[in-house]
Amino acid sequence: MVFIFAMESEPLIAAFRAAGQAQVFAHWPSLSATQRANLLAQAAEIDLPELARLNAALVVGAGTATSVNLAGLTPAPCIQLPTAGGDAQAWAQAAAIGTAALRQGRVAAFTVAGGQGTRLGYPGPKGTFPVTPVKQKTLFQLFAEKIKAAGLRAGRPLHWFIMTSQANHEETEQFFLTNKYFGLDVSRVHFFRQGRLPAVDFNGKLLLETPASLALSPDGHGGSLRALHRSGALDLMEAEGIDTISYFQVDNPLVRCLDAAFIGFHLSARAEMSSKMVRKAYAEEKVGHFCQQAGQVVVIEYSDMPLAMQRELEIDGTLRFGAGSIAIHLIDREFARRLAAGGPGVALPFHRADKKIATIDARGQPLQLSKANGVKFELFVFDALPFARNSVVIETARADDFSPVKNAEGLDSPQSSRDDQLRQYARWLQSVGVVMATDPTGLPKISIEISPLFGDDAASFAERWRALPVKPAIVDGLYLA
Ligand code: UD2
Repeated sequence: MVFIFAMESEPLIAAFRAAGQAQVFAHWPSLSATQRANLLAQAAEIDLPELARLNAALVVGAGTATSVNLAGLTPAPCIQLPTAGGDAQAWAQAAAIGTAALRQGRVAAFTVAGGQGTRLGYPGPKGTFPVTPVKQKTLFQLFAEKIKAAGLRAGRPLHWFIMTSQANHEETEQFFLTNKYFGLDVSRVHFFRQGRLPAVDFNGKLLLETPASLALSPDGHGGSLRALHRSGALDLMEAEGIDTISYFQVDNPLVRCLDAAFIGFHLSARAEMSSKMVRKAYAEEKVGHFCQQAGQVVVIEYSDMPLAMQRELEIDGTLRFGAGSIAIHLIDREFARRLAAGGPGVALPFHRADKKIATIDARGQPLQLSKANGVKFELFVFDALPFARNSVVIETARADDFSPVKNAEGLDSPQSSRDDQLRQYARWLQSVGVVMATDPTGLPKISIEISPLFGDDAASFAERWRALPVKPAIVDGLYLA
């Protein structure tokens, strides 16, 4: 083995030297055979021509930031909720079409769970974070139960694809194993890793994390398209008759994992990628904006849209760019395949993020960092939208679809998300005539929880509730399962 690596190391090291990246092998003489093998394997993962293009475009070239084209942006057209003036009959029709597609097994759930959860300060995979008010169910358990409920309604178990990262893959799989897949059919839960990209310093030089390893990080949720392809997930979907991928993020306990009306609108429009939007709660809310540009739907991230634009108002006083992206999409399987294959004119753009990147000094000792020391590159899934032959944006009620857990405290925290779950349960109970004391925001005074297997939306909850021969007392700690 060592001999083979020694033979193969030379051309690779020479290629790095020629690319101005000789520092990657600075500690080579002092590395053991295993360490050399590790470093070579990582180096072989690096696409040097791609790195040169990224450096030129985003790090050392003329433009040193992601250049987002803001020319000619107008708000994207959206299908409004019936409660906001939309056509109730069209929604009912869409729900029927989506329900039929679910019954035919054409739709799979897909969670992107490769992020590092840095803001939450939780060390494990984010999906293993407990979120529900009474039972402290984890995000993964909650999604598993929602997907199980959708499968029961569809009359067949549905497939669930989960994208992990190099850092959390094993722990995620182990978590499902330990918890017996939360009652799901094991053959329908599929894990695969997303890809990695190298980090560079502000001169475009690859950073080492240790003398024998590169600083590598996940390639962003946009990497999910290539990972779906590379892992064989798209082929498996094809073999199973799945043509539509229901994409959502791991951080959102309220998400409707498989929403029939959304699926129906997407399929009826023969869209290749569709999205859900909520009205932004306030101008500076940290979500992307659905816009239209040259006839295509695009998402402009909050950090890329000037504040003045985010604050622009319509005549009626509402935000002009008020359609916020909550990262819920439907993706056509063959569209994902086309984008994953890349090729001229169909590649997702890379974004630059300046970060503190764990690295070493010339003596191989860890550097103490007080500020960003380098650049990571990321792909964003919503950058696929302009490549879609057709794209639908539908409105959704925030209270029933979006309350993410991102920060340890305050906005988008475990507490705010738990409160939003409680408000949803209280609304469902009130809708069937139960009297519940709440504060003016709808937050009940007691803690309750409704399992998705009892009901996962107002309608399924009401149906099950009405069928109960004896109604339970509404007391603190009530759990309906
Ligand atoms: C994202 C959107 C934002 C809005 C918001 C809603 C971006 C850039 N912004 O903001 O517009 O829709 O979500 O909550 O996406 N992930 C991976 N691999 C990666 C990186 C992320 O799987 O390499 C997953 C991560 O596990 C999580 C999701 O993608 O489920 C969101 O990632 P984030 O926390 O970086 O996105 P955020 O909150 O900045």
